[in-house]
Amino acid sequence: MLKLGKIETYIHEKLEKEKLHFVLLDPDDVSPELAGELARMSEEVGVDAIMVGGSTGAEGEVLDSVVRAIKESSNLPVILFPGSHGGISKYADAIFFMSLLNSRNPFFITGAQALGAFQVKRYGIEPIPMAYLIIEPGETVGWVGDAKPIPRHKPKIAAAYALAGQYLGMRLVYLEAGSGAPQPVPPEMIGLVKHVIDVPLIVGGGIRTEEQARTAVKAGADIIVTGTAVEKAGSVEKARKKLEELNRGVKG
Ligand code: 1GP
Repeated sequence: MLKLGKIETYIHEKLEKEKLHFVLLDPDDVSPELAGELARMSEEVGVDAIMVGGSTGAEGEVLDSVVRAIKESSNLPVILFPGSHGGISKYADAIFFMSLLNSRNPFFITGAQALGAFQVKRYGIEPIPMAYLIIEPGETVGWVGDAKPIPRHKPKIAAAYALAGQYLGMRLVYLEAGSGAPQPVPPEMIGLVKHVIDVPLIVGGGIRTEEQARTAVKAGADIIVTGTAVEKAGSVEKARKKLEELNRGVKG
């Protein structure tokens, strides 16, 4: 029997009690100081983990300094959300070891993973295998990841990919509309995917209100990811309000 790592166990134990809210910070968009502040507030508000990553520029020293600032300011787990093998930092607790299953480019399905695997092992970062699916419009990650975005009105395609991911051994499925998407993943799609798979379902991209977070949870999402709404709130006070609002939407 496979023994799950510390962070994956934390996720599963928490999911037995409630739905989870992860906040995504992109080192290309936030300074280490702001990242630390947002992480501290996230912990106070009841967020469950911080994800760190992005499609452009979230690498090297920029990435390391953001991860370190978050670790210094909060006790929340830091999970890497890499755009490629460049998105690895030895200061993180875990990494979503993800495959962009609906990419047209094998680099994003297995190539970057092979290039990063030894580094993950060397640093002792906990890998959590995840099926990553880009839903229309897909935004920057869809373009960079050379995805064939799943049409919003075709939930069955998303469900087929999600189930394939589970059968390939992935222990999480992530439906991604893309950071800053005008609309989140449709509830009908979330519902069908949840109905079909047995592993936890993560949903993100374009969730900026309490109501949108609640709708995604009601439709079947286990973990909600929010990024832009918090990062671009405009001030630290507004970011706190936004975090509280979104967290209410997730936790009820
Ligand atoms: C992007 O799903 C995440 O990868 C979060 O999206 O920035 O739109 O909240 P937002």
